[in-house]
Amino acid sequence: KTKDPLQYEFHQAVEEVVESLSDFLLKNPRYLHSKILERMVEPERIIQFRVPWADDQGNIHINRGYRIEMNSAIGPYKGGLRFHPTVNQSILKFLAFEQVLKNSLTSLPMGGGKGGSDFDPKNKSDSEVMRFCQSFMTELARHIGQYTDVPAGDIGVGGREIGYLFGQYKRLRNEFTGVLTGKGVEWGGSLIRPEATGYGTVYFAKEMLETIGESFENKVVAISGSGNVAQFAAEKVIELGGKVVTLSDSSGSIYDPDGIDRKKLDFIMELKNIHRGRIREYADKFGVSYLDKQRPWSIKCDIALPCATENEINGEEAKTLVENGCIAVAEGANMPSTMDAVHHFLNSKILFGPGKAANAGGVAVSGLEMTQNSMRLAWSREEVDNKLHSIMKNIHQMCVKYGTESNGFVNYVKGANIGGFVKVANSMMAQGLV
Ligand code: AKG
Repeated sequence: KTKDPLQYEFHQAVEEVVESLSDFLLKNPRYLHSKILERMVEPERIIQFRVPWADDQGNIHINRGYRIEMNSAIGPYKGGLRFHPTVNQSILKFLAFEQVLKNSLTSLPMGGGKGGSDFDPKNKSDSEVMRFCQSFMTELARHIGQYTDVPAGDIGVGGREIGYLFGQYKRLRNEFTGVLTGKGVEWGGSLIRPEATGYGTVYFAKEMLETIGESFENKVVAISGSGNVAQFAAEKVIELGGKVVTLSDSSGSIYDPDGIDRKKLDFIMELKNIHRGRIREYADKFGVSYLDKQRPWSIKCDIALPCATENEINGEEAKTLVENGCIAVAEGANMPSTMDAVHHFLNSKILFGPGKAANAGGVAVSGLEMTQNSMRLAWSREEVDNKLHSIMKNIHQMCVKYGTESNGFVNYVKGANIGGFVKVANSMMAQGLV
């Protein structure tokens, strides 16, 4: 805090981890003596660079590009790129720090990193986005590689952007390698990668529900967001017999008490992915309520899946959810619950799956994409989905192993933090003073 006093999001992410690791560290003083945690919060490297680009009218814009190479103890840096006006070092350091523990939980050999830019892809033409991506990659290319650092997408970076970034990397390096994940399936991408974060979140929630003899069948589910994660979380919930009643974007939420069925979800996918429209149009089309500038947490639900962005459930909203009978929260986004909200969920003893465990399916399938690229072959949809499912079950088991308290309550926050920490910490100790 004294080194970077204004990095609130980063402090929040670290504080949550320190809080749940403290007992474990006291019982395992070798980690304290080696100052593992102090080393882990200091990025191995931060790259910051200028990204100049010209819009369709020929006006010149300057954005800032970043890559936080946080930890490479168990594999090459791995994690997404975010293009959003709110991007700064604090946000990326929190995401990179979470990513290190999350990637460790997947059991795949991936270190942690995160990057991006304060560029806003909203209302930009395809050619403007392409020129920006080419300029961004012109600098980033010298820092990454299949054995060094393998970026992917995050908010504002989807298939289109990964395509432009990959194309530019290939021109600069004259090599076709798995340097990025989330690629198109025709040019090295993995089946199920687009679905993986959303599906994985629901698989994780399903495991949590089973511990109390529950399932998604006939449950009312509130989901926030309407991007890739939210869409595929909704798809899987519908498949498992749940009723999805909300979705949202940065302008507001829709509430459909009858439930979003397959056909309505197809409308949302087309609206968001092809027309890049607003969720409000769903309310107009199907004649349901639109909660202007509101998040969906006032709506009564059994299960909540925050799939939008960080700090989108505050303490008050957590209270409302629990009072309304919510029994489980699984985070599809990274750190969507504030510290107050996390404390409220844990104190209320409801099932609470933190992002680094619940949304690890996305990066897990990225890891599987890297494996397929290295082997120069492609697995079937079913094969990847089965692997994803078993990885999510494994992560759940790890949380139960490290997070079960003396009264039997599973503290998934503690479980995920300790489970993710141990492998990275042991690897750092084995590799000397790194
Ligand atoms: C995340 O898990 O938040 C990511 O950014 C994953 C990106 C990846 O697939 O590497």
